[in-house]
Amino acid sequence: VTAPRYPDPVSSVVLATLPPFFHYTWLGAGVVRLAHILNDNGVPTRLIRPLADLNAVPEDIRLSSLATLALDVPLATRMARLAEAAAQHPALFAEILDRLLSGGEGVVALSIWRTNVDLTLQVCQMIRQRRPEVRIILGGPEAIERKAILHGPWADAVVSGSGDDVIVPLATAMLDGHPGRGRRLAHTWIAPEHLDDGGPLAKSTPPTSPIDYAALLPLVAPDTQPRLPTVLNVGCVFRCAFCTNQLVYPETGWGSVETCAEEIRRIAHGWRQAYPDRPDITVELCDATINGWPSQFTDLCTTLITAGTQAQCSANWVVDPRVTEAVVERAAEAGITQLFFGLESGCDRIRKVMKKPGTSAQVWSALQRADRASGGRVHVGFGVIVGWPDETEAEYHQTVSMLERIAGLDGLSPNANVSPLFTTDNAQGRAAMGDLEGPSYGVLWRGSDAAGDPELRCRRMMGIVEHFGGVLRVDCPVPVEILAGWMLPPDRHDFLARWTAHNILPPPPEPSESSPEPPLPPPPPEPLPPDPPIFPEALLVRLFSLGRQRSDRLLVSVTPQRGEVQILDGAGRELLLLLLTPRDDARPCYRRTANFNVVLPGQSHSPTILALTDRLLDRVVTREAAQ
Ligand code: B12
Ligand code: SF4
Repeated sequence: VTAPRYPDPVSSVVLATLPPFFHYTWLGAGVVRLAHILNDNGVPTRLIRPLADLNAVPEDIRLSSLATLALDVPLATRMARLAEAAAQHPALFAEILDRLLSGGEGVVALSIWRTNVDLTLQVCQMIRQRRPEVRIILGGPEAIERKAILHGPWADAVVSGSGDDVIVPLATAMLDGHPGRGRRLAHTWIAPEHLDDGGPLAKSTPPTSPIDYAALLPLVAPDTQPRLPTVLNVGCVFRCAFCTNQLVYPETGWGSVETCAEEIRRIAHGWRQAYPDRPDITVELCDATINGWPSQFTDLCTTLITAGTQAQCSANWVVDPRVTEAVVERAAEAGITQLFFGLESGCDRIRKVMKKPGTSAQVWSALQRADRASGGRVHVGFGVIVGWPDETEAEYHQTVSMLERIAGLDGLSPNANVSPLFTTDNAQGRAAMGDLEGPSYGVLWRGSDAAGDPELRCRRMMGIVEHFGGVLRVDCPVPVEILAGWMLPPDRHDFLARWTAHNILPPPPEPSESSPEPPLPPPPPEPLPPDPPIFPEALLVRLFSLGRQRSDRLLVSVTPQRGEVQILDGAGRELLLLLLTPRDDARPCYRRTANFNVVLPGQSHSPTILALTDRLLDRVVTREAAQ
């Protein structure tokens, strides 16, 4: 067997954040910063885009990542799912591996988040098989929050803290063939087989210049909404009880306004020069709160305005008395116009327990000032958490009534992100949540207080989605119908499918007045003799019927000759096509039932459609079992 040949390394380290991604700014400020530090300290480093088409991640992987985000799924189960996914989608994993390994670097360093941890560990194992000599370093928010369970054979090192001071000595020790020396570094786990030989460790000096973003522009150029991250301050000055920020970033690291403004300028100007025909790029300021230190925020805006940067920026901010009309006007002039804040609750008692800055009256006044100053230039999104363990129905309604007022602030084009309370043992104010039972991570916890039942919390979330439908844009961290499928008991799933069809499915497009008459259809071809049916029609109708032949919104149509089941909306448009073949456990498919292998042809489908498909197939499985 000839060893595979690799080109001479183009650099020493390859750094990446792997999919799935649920947001743009997929690249992550952490890896951009670490690549800068490595390059500045003489360790040539390549940042990569892990897939040409970031949306090519199949739905089963995306769904399993959402389950990891919202539920307390054991690591072994998650890894088994990803191993199966790797077998089913070899092209996806081959592309990620090729992009990571094609440069021939000796160290692969990966940033892990709750959403990509499972796929990243699977990729690490595949790197081990393909290039066992390559050293693997893991770091990032999830490596900090759940360090112990990530210490395993898939990595040579796991960094459970900031990578700033660690990455240079660690990568250098690995490239020099002495990974064990990393044992002497702070918050760094080294695989047991690597022993410390006591030799010297390289030192890291902080970078002296702003990040060179020109090299990063091509990475995001294929995106429909290109965004690049930068960060002014790492960490957060607040201590909201449900958040894990302080664990991930124990101290606030204050950055330089001049450096940050220069980085924003480089991104915006570099983009306009390199891609003059494309719409503007957005710079994401990845600070927890960009106005945590109010005078520093004023300085940043002033510097951007004075330099005439004209960049389009998004940022998280805190909304309380510090938000004045002058502040909003300056932010708008500086281009920081997409702002997100954590409202969380409209009830002052709950806000106080959560340690949110400001009262609800102060937040409301600040938003009114922002609305007046915005002149339609500033867009504000905000997060809402329903179901704090002892949140009463009346307190929940205080939040709803606050949202009703915010919905009218047209100058801010507001949108909400509503979430049932996610718990984690690592929350910095976990004690304030009281004694809870059930899974300690995610949305399924139980308690004896007013909001202790996941079903009730789910209804509060669905209540907001339904109440504001068509009035205020409301999203959820995991699509509402998927989250509700996990939070409601199984005997409510039929209801959920109907609720979803009614509340979530996109409305049929309005017929355009100017649209030309559709061309006449060609004459029908001579009829061919019908194909023999793959499955008896009666069987398909019995198993796939929706209960009623036609519900308000959905219709199922079967074509037994081709083994096809179509799901149509009320207007007869196809929402989804299922292709059925006789069950064969050796062939890959979307799902298997007792009789069928079910394949979803075509590109990826929306989570809503997939949730409906799963409900339908759950019912088929039950009906098959009953036969
Ligand atoms: C800005 C931000 C975002 C932005 C930009 C994200 C991005 N891709 O950069 C957006 C809005 C898109 C976002 C989305 C999400 N976010 Co967010 N986000 C933040 C925030 C506010 C700042 C993150 C940041 O850039 N910090 C500055 C950079 C420099 O830090 P960093 O990336 O963590 O990197 C440092 C270390 O982690 C480490 N490191 C990082 N990577 C690596 C790799 C190696 C090899 C090494 C050695 C070290 C290392 O070293 C870096 C410093 O040197 C934090 C909370 C906070 N208060 O700071 C939450 C936070 C990171 N987000 C969080 C979450 C949960 C999410 C989402 C999953 C939310 C969701 N419901 O979908 C998504 C997933 C994003 C994705 N990767 O697809 C959690 C992370 C929890 C976890 N265990 O994963 C945090 C901590 C908030 C919280 N407390 O819940 N987020
Ligand atoms: S929720 Fe936001 S403001 Fe509150 S501590 Fe976490 S990062 Fe800071």
